[in-house]
Amino acid sequence: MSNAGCENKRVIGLVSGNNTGKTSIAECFLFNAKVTDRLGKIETKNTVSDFSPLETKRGFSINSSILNYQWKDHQVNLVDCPGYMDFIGQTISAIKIIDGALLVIDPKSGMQAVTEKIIGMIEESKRPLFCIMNKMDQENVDYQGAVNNLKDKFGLNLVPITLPIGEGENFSGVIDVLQNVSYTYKDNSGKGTKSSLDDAAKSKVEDISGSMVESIIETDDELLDKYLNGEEIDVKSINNVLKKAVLSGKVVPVFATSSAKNIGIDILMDYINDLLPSPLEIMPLKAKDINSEDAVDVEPQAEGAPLAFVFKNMADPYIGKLSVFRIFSGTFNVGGTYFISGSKNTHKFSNLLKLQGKNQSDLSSATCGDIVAVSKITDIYSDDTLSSSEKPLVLDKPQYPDPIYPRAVMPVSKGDEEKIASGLARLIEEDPTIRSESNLEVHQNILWGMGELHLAIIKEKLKEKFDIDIETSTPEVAYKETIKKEAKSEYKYKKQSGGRGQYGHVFIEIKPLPHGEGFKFEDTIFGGSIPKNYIPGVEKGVREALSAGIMGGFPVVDVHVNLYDGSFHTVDSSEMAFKIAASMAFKKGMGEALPVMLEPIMEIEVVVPDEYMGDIIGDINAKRGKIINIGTDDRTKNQIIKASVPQSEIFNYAVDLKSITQGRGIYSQKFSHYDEMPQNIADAVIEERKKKEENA
Ligand SMILES: Nc1nc2c(ncn2[C@@H]2O[C@H](COP(=O)(O)OP(=O)(O)OP(=O)(O)O)[C@@H](O)[C@H]2O)c(=O)[nH]1
Ligand SMILES: [Mg+2]
Repeated sequence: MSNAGCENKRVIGLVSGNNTGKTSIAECFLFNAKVTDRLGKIETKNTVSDFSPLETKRGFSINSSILNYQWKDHQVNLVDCPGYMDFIGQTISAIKIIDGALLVIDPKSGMQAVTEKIIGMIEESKRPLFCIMNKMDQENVDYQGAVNNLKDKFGLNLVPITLPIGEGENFSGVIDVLQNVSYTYKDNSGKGTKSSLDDAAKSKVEDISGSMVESIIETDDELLDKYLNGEEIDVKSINNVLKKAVLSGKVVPVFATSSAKNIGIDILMDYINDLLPSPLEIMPLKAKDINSEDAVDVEPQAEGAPLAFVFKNMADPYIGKLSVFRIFSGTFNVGGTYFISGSKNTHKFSNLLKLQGKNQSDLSSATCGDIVAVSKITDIYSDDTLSSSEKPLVLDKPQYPDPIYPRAVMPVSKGDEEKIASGLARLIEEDPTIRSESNLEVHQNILWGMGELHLAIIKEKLKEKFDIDIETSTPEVAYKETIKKEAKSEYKYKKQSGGRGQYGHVFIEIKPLPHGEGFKFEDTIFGGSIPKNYIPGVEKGVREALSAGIMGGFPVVDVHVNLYDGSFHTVDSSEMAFKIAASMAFKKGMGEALPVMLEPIMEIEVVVPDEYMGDIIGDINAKRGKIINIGTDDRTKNQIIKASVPQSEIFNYAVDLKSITQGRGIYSQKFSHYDEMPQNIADAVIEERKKKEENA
């Protein structure tokens, strides 16, 4: 297959925080391109993009969806990403495979933390960016103000290509500043009527278009020289330079739209065709040859070796597992055999499916710039690279944030444990920001997600897809106990009434060890006061006592036990008798060694706009946290607060942070160390533990 046709393909993604109108814009694209004959609306639940029952029930996107349309002579593949921070994993996967990002902003609502994060990811991935100021039909929208805000905050060279005509209810069209024409819209048909500019519009445009042309010309030295020498610059040269500038990220074109009224979207579709790269124009891909480990630059070519990236897996109720991949180079054919980077297996692909929301259609082959799925290949996972077995390659995997919101999971019906484990395994395949672990310390299964909403959705998905009911609760904290001073202890275990008796007698010395050193056992018996064969019994006895400390029955850590003396009986002594004696001696000794309770401390990093600093620090203090340091993000000027906080206080931090900052804060956490608990809090934990044991 030649490259013919590839230059007219586009692979784009709609990204940003929630509720900005991404799905509504996608529906306008499909409607304008005549894929649908009725404009899909969130409220009427007839969208192609948000198609899962959970999405239509909730009224927002949960999964990224794959759509495509033909606009003029271009074939556009589109990923509509969900906006809530809880689903950020899907945007991260999508950014890996798109050639241009459409960042959708609601100019009336402030910049969401998630949008800031997405802008950072797009800049890092060097994808060309369009900015869409949507919902321009709302009252009191300040288009230029919103553009300036974004410019100031991120230093992006935002260049408005279209300007709004009319405000609020009266938003009726857009001026195309590049072409000096206006488009007005009468109904939701999406077709703008083109007219030349009237005098009022002309004067409005003159100022802006001058500075716009300058911002474009500045990106090209040759053109800039001509301009500075007073030479006439034709529109064609500006357009050529503009495309180059967009591809290199030097210019971010801005568009005014209303997806509710389908205004300005057809012009946006034209510019997607004109200014975003074809799959042949993207930067060479950095791959690694799996056999030689050599770095390889791949220039996309339909006739080249096959190379594709799997960015999504879905459990389809009818067809089973669907693995969705973007082809970067080469051609994939039904019946062809391909190499999978993760499992290192090769598989024959028995189908290739083109996706349009929930609908699939069969293809016989697919090439550069296509997004397709293959069904039922169990060992294809997300972030795998597909290539040929003659030239097996692997592309870098994106980095996902660690999930931050843990919940203990219990089955509603006893015996469902296995069903839950396999259901969760399927959901984890679909979503890299879910983690499940079995915590042996607290004997609970812990499910980690990105926030309350994420966990609620996982619960609903388990019900909807696999008919599994689960209950979730705050996880137990893995408290521990230790000692703070040295103590000596002696215990004689002796039962000698009729028949063979029991005799074990030990002297031990216990000492605190530095945090994290666990347990050390030493035997300094001299002169055989306890025979060697009983010493393992002593160590076992101490270990048993360590498994449940004397304060609240929590494991004891960071102690050194030295067995230094004892006595034995030639007939009655046994390993068992020494085990019991050692266990009792340890418990007795621990009571004298200033025992304390320990709790896990997490290190958190919180990123918030400056205005929330006071509230965040106050909240961290109220949670018994300690600020480690405070810094500023150079680019966004957000504050970065590092603190250590007891784990028991921050199981719900994802929720608390959201309410303190109206969703504008983000955070990550990692385990730091164990620390001594304040007495009053330790007492309350011990009391609760006692009650629980009594009830059990
Ligand atoms: N006024 C106004 N409302 C809009 C416009 N576009 C969408 N909406 C409404 O805004 C809400 C969110 O629209 P969506 O298209 O679901 O937004 P989204 O960005 O896909 O949201 P997430 O999927 O959660 O990220 C819906 O109630 C839409 O009807 C618009 O142009 N103007
Ligand atoms: Mg959406």
